[in-house]
Amino acid sequence: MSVRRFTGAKIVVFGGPGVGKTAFVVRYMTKRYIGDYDRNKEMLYNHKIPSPRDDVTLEIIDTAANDSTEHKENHIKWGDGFVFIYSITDKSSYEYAYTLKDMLVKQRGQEIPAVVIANKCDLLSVRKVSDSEGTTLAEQLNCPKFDVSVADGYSGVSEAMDELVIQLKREFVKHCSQAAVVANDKTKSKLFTFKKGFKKRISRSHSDTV
Ligand SMILES: Nc1nc2c(ncn2[C@@H]2O[C@H](COP(=O)(O)OP(=O)(O)OP(=O)(O)O)[C@@H](O)[C@H]2O)c(=O)[nH]1
Ligand SMILES: [Mg+2]
Repeated sequence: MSVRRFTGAKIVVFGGPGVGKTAFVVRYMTKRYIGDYDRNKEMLYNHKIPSPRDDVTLEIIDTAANDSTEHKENHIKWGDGFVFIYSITDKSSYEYAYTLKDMLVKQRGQEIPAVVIANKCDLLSVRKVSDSEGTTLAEQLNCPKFDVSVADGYSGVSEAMDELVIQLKREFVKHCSQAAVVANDKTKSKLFTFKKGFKKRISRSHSDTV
């Protein structure tokens, strides 16, 4: 029997304008922070995580905040896992993330792999979004929240992405075992039909001989 392995997943990075989506993705993939990126440009990246068994390839979409609703819905359909970023210095970016969370939950439910990123934590003196507001967003997505400063370091970014990959693996295993149960049920039902047919044939041939 062939064993299915987790070899990759699709990740969508959602967030309002200027919250640090591109900085986050670039930091995760290269460990570097450049500070100035093409604004409002959607990009698809492939990122390979080496592993002793099978390499895992993540496809990551860095979205543009001004996408149409239809485009966002397509991203929600496409993704296996989601990163919701807002900036703690920008209340409207929190509201933007909250609206996207509602869209995700409506389309895909609450049990989707996700993480919430409260970015720009190096700018605490100009905080506009409270810690508890961020926690509420994460609770509604049933996922953890990470307070990070993409500008200041790599560790918070990698911790958040590692957590998302763990959730994605868990989801993959869940799907595999559900598929195995369905396959097992189908085999059982085929066997049952076969046994029924076999019994009928035996009783028919028995009555033929009487
Ligand atoms: N102080 C601070 N600035 C940050 C941080 N992360 C990103 N920035 C800055 O915020 C600005 C926007 O960052 P981007 O990564 O381009 O944001 P974005 O969400 O991709 O923006 P759009 O693509 O235009 O929606 C840039 O000037 C970054 O340098 C952070 O953690 N702290
Ligand atoms: Mg960007």
